[in-house]
Amino acid sequence: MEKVQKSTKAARGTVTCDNTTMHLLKANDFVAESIRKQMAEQNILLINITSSAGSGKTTLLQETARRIGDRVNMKILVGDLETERDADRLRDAGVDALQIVTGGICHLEAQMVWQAMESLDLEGVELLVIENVGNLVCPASFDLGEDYRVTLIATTEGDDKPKKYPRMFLTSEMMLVSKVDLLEHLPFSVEAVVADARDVNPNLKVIEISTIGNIGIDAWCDWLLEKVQEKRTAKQEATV
Ligand SMILES: Nc1nc2c(ncn2[C@@H]2O[C@H](COP(=O)(O)OP(=O)(O)OP(=O)(O)O)[C@@H](O)[C@H]2O)c(=O)[nH]1
Ligand SMILES: [Mg+2]
Repeated sequence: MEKVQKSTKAARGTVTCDNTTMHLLKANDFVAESIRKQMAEQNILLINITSSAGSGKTTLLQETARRIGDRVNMKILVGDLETERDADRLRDAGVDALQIVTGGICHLEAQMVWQAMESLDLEGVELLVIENVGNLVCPASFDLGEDYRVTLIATTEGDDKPKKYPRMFLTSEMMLVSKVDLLEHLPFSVEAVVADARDVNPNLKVIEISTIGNIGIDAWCDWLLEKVQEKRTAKQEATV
């Protein structure tokens, strides 16, 4: 059997690996397109929230549900390797949430979302949020059919992440710099992280947030409401 070349390029003592998962991603993208089509037919805004583990995704979604839950019909799908904990937290915040337990897989795939959608009543739903598995690497490669990908980068993670994990920032529309209440205690430059992220993706929108400190949450909710409104308008226009 021909030996497979695993690496092609050496740069400063490191190796770069070939992408050996291309066929898997093609299958994923096929299902993602089906999700996108169904969401478009039902005028549902689909948001994919990604970040490293513990950057504050669930905390933000709990607060989001408390703030806009009475104005927007929203549901949440949340992925984790084990446990129902995040879904429990979200349900405590008053939002209908369904946990996808991946059983060790480090990201959500479109097929998992598609299956979970069968257990969700999407009638009348305007906003479906997916909280992805906490991981800045693998979820970047899996399109879930979302309208927007939103990535949190917490001040506790260090400001070098956009250049180290560029694909996530390249494929996102929005970066939320989270836990800014801790800035005074940490060697973290918001200016540097934004500059690096925009170097990777010049179109990236940025909001600085602290869910615990109530910073930027209004701006985040306003952005979400604006996107929901766009879907409502599209729905009205389609029925005229
Ligand atoms: N200081 C501070 N801590 C926060 C903030 N938001 C969340 N946290 C804390 O960060 C920790 C992780 O928050 P989660 O919301 O569970 O993070 P997550 O991204 O959902 O975590 P995974 O689902 O495990 O990836 C918890 O202890 C939160 O209380 C914030 O704005 N400021
Ligand atoms: Mg979480």
